[in-house]
Amino acid sequence: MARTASGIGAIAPGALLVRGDRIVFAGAEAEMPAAGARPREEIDCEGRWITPGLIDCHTHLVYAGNRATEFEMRLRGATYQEIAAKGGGILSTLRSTRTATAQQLIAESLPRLDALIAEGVTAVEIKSGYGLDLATERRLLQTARELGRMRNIHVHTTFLGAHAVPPEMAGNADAYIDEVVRGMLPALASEGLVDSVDGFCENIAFSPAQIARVFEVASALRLRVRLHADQLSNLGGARLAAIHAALSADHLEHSDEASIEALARAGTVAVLLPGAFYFLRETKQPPVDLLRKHGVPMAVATDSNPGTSPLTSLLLAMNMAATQFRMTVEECLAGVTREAARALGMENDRGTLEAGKLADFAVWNIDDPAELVYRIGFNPLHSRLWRGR
Ligand code: DI6
Ligand code: FE
Repeated sequence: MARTASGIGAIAPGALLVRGDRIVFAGAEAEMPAAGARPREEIDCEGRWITPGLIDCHTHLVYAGNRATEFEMRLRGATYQEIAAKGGGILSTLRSTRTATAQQLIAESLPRLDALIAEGVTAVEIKSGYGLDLATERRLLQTARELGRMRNIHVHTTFLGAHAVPPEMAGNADAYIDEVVRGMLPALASEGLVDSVDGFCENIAFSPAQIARVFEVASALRLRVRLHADQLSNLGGARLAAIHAALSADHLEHSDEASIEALARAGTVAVLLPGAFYFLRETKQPPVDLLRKHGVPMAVATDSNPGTSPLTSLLLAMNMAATQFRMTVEECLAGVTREAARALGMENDRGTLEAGKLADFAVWNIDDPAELVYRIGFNPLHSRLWRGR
């Protein structure tokens, strides 16, 4: 196997020793500890490549309906912002989601989750944000947790109450933020439904001042934050994320160098979302060179959502990150493993193959890791282990 000395730390021939749900040894086959009990079960991967289980660290996977007709409108020339301003966009998904039962939400979302799982994904972040009232946001987060119980996958839930202003409060964004910070967020957090808190900082959504109010309450509740920042314009979203020591700042197409330096100082992960860039036919590239220059860790995710990224393939997101954003193979691989784990605050348990971490692996029918990035629409997964199972 090639590239034993590459940046991804490949080891060939390698061996992994698992006890319960944890890795106890990861390294060269020749250095496998001989002491102790012989393994109860030995699996010969026949020279296949093993990577950490993939992690999709930014999705809006749970919603009802779809926006194919809005896609057609955009093909005829309407812009995403124009459709949103006319009550379409996020609000059209909100209408179908509010009327969906928990069972319908599961029935529609499970195939999306299964598509990710089929590609070796072992942990996924799922945001709320298509309910925008307490009862529906709760149902979305409960559905996300339920999906995690139904499949062998770890689900990280994110409360995205500050996604859009709901129709019943149109023109009254500040009053809606009052509801988010006084009602929804404290209630859902106390019910144990929230692992982190997100917002959409954009002209068509919320201002930095409004997002800051959400982040202050999140911090008071000891919840980490993340932000949809600088996707369509530069409102200073990345800078705001850095001030609040966000786990991640996501999109970043319009971020300037000062914001990126702030992200570096804060240890915030940049999550790049090439599916949305592709689907909206954006031309403003995220500043990958600046992120590299300042040492900001870069993750790659699907942003799976009905409006801007109806994508349920993390492998395709890797290919898009390389093709569109000129990310290297090593960066794409780290972006869906090590850095994605960091973006979810789970780097102690996941994201690399190391003793002490959870035994989440993907086994691939490939000759070189570059194949995971290079192919388009082909899935070379051989098998997948989640917590040693
Ligand atoms: N993530 C989002 O939350 C928005 N864009 C993005 O990349 C809007 C999603 C939507 O239109 O439903
Ligand atoms: Fe998103």
